[in-house]
Parts: sequence; C-alpha cells; structure tokens
Amino acid sequence: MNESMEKPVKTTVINTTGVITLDRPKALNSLNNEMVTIISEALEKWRDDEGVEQVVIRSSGKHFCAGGDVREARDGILNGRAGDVDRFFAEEYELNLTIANYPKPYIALVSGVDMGGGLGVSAHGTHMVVTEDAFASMPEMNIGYITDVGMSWRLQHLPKHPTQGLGTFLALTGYRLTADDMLETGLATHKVESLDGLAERIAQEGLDVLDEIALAPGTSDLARWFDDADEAFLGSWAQIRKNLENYPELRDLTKKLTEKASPSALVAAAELMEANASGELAQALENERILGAVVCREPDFAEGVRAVLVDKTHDASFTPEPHPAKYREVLSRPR
Ligand code: QUE
Repeated sequence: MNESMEKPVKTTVINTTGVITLDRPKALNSLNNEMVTIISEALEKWRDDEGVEQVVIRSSGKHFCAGGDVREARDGILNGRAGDVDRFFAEEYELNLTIANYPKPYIALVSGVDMGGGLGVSAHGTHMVVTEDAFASMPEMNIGYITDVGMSWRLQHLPKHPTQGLGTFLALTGYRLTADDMLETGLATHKVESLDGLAERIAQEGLDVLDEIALAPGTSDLARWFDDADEAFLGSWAQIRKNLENYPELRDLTKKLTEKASPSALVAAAELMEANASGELAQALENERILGAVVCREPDFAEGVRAVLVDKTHDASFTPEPHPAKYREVLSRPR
C-alpha cells in the first residue's frame, strides 16, 4: 500500500494548483503535529516552485477542522511533557504566519465546523470560500485556553469591520459566525452552493470561477451587535463587564455565551486582545505563544479539555477569577 494513504493530510498538484486535503475525519480534522508539519512542508516546497501558482486547502469530509488536537496537548501537560506542547503550538503559529505572508494565492474551501486551529489554516489566506452550513468560532475559553492561531489579531482586523471591540467580543464569547456573518465581516470572501469538485474547477478555470458561482449574501445576525460590541468590549474582562451594564441585550448574550468559560481564560484573553489591538500579526502570534505557554500549564486547561472533549460532561470545575497582572506582565505591547 502507498504510504501516503495513511497520512492525515494529503497533498497533490492539479495543473498549477497545489491542493492540501485535511483527511482525519474521525477527529474532525483536529490538527496534530504531523498535520502541521505536512502542511508546512508542502507550502515551503511550493513557495518557489514555478509549476505551482496557487494553493487550495480543503477537507475530505463535510467539516473543515475543529481545532488543534488539544486532547494530545492535555496528555502532554499531564505527563510532564509541557515542552513538547510548547513546540507543537510554536510550529502551528509559525504555519499561521507562513500562510498570512505566502507569496501566492491561498484559498480555503470551508464547510461545516471551522474552529480554533481550523481558522488558523483558513482565515489568513487570500480567499476563504464558505458554504451556507459553515460556521466559524473561537471556543477556547471553554477549555481554559486563549484565543490563538493569529485570531487574536485577525478578529480585530476583519476587512469589513476592523475594530478592537468586535474582535474582543468574538474572542471572549466564542460566538458562532454563520456564512453570512463571515461575508459581512470580510472573514470569508465568497459563499457558494457546494464545494464538490471546486478545487478541480479552480485548477482548470482559475480563481475567476469563484466570482462566477458566488451566491448573494444573506442577512448577518452578527451585524446587529457591531455598535454595542465596539463600545463595550474594550479593556480588561472586569472592565468589559462594567461596560456591559449599559448594553443589557449584549450583556445577556455575553452572559449566556461565557457561562461555561474559564474565568482565568477570559481574564487572560482580554489582556491578549488589548496587547494585540495594534501592531502586526507576527507580534500577536508571539504574544499568543508566550501567554499560551503560561495558560496551558494552569489547571483550568487540563480540566477544561477533560470536561469538553475527554469526558464530554461539560462540568468543568474552574479556579476562581485571577487578577490580570500575571498575564499582562508577560505580554508585549507595541507603541
Ligand atoms: C474548544 C476548543 C476545541 C474544541 C472545543 C472547544 C478544539 C478542538 C475540538 C475538537 C472537537 C471535536 C473533535 C476533536 C476536537 O473542540 O480545539 O478532535 O472530534 O480540537 O470548546 O479549542
């Protein structure tokens, strides 16, 4: 049997299009070290290959990607291999930056789930094509981790609504963006009926096919929160809650969406969003790496992953809300 048949990511070239196919459907394509390495090596190989003009990333199944393999990360922490976990996250974040700076068009074809690490390999390219059933979310607060894979920067720099407030709202609440929300914010560039055969059509006809088959955008539910989020989601987590007293509807939504979140993760992520509100993606990823190394060693990470992904009992017992200083002091702020 061909060795590549076993691999969780397949790579091939069709005409002049490099095609990366996530193929670990039983784990919803959650990204492990091997997958990050295969994607990184393909991009490096194709970077200077004149036979490759553009890169498409897609999933072999209905769902694009549910995140990083945080179960494996939890095992590493519990078994005294925190250094391995640090290296995994560092390599993943390096890949996110490679995608953002890639010299050729990078097109993600996204349906179903696109969360966490999945956004890291789909939201930093030049094109993101979604189907009606696609949704995007950064749900790390529920597992005691932080907003990462460059999304602590990207969410504050959405092409059609680039604000600190909206980005921080999306980061802290894990709000699920629909396909129309993604179009409205500019996170996605095209909505299409189906992804079937689309990589092949792009390889045959070029990127113009996307404009030809694009569906008209529908209504974005997220848009009604833009103004309030812009004003309320600024500052520390304590400050945000104080601000929300003046926005009762958004306060109620936030309360509901953060009900099962780690208080430590919310405090840490609010500091991260502040630190990454200005500056560049590379610096933001570095802040994520440094803060992530702190947070993954705290008890809420192993406990959150247990409750959400290992036991699936959703009964995490988190530690009390900490002071933000311990997170603030490890972060770099530009200016
Ligand atoms: C937060 C996360 C993740 C998550 C849920 C959260 C995450 C992740 C998965 C996931 C889901 C289904 C799977 C799987 C992983 O869920 O990172 O292997 O089958 O990978 O609330 O960060």
